[in-house]
Amino acid sequence: MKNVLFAAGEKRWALYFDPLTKALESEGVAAHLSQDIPPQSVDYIVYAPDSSLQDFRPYTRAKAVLNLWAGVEKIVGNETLSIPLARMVDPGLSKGMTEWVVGHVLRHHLGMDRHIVNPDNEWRPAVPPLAFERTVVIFGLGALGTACAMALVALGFNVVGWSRSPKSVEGVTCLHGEAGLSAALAQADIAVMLLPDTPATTNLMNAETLGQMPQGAYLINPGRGPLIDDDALLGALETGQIAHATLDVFRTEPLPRVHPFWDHPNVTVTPHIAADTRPATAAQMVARNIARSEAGLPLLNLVDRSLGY
Ligand code: NDP
Ligand code: OXD
Repeated sequence: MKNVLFAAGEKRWALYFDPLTKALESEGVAAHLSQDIPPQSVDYIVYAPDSSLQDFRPYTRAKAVLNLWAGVEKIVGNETLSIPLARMVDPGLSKGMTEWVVGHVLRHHLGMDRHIVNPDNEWRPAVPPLAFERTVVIFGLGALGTACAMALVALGFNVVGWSRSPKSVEGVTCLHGEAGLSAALAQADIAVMLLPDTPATTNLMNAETLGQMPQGAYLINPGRGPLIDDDALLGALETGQIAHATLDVFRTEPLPRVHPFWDHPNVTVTPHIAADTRPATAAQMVARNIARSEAGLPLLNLVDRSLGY
């Protein structure tokens, strides 16, 4: 019997208990799943970064931490954690992110605001370009960036992806590393940020890089707040270098009520809802990883602590 500690909060416990119990059963793992297990008896920890568990040292027998979030920036630097950490890759999360990104890309591509907000009853015909005439650059070609890129390719957009290491995604022009960054920025009529928050990605969008994007570009950030230098973005919005920013994530969440993004006419704020893990599918991913670990196989979606994601 494996003791699986659920350290992810009361609200999630209610959502995850049934799906996780079923998923563990169907993976053939005999498990005792609970929110309350003596630390020295715990075999696996299902985790959310807002959990009260922050000191992993007493969990001497634990074999892995299975994060329910895709982003691991709140746990990856925890020095008390010395066992493997897996991040969440969940088909439900990927679908949610794809729908959110496609929706916001289409909003800007089609210029929907012009017709939705038209207080003067002005007849203003403006025909948008076709998708193949618009380049969308996805910064981050991981589980989520790739799913979004493929959906945008299917709609006919010219899609460019940028990652740390070389990638190959059908229909997508793949660029990588420092050498590929300027070319990616220069083409980004619409930029979608799906990078993790690491020391290497902090302020990737700053005055200089925003200035390398086409005049009047759109910026969509469902990745993490620190990817963007807020002041530089406000400056770029002021000059029209960036026409509009749609932001789901922020350095401080909830976004403080006094933050200038709230009232800016060319900023859309959404409250970190771009995508969420879906218990039915996320539970299967967690159970599969526990089963793999028990079978002596490497964990899927293992975090590289030295890279921070
Ligand atoms: P992955 O780890 O699968 O992908 C990350 C991508 O970023 C990879 O392509 C990686 O490159 C690239 N990358 C990392 N560091 C660099 C760098 N220094 N330079 C260039 N590229 C880099 O993550 P996911 O796709 O699963 O998730 C992405 C992020 O989305 C999460 O970290 C999280 O912050 C955010 N998120 C937001 C949600 C929301 O609701 N707003 C919901 C879920 C996630 P390589 O392929 O070479 O490794
Ligand atoms: C995540 C998120 O990282 O919801 O999963 O942002």
